[in-house]
Amino acid sequence: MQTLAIIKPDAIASGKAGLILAHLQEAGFTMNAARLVRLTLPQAEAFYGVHKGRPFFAELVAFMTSGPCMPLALSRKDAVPHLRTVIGATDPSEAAAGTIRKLYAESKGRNAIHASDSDENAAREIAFFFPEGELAALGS
Ligand code: IDP
Ligand code: MG
Repeated sequence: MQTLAIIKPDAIASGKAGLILAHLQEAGFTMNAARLVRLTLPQAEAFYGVHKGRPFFAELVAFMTSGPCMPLALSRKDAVPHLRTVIGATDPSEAAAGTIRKLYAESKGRNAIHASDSDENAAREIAFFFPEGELAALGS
């Protein structure tokens, strides 16, 4: 089972990507694909389309286009729910001790990492960043 994580621009800019990757691997995730990309505004709006109309949407897409981010296709048993547990609550002040957001996030908006919230969205989000051929080339 696979899920999509994105190490967000705040964590790339503050040099935490390596620590977050190590955290994910220690949590049992295998990397199937990784990229370092700077999203355009239309790409960020499309990726977060489900949040269009929410009060934080403009802030979210501005943040996600502010610098490079690192999408990762990750696999392990129960990948989607397990990754949600490992990253912690959206707002780091509410995140459990030892979670990635508790350790590395700055705020509810600048919160270090994205994780898919369902198997259906994981499939959509992985396809968004990793065209079928790239994943197939990695044998996943
Ligand atoms: P999630 O990332 O924990 O799944 P969502 O509710 O899906 O949280 O929101 C997507 C992203 O939008 C969050 O990770 C965060 O970056 C941003 N966001 C959500 N709520 C707020 C808010 O109230 N203020 C600012 N940014 C927010
Ligand atoms: Mg979400």
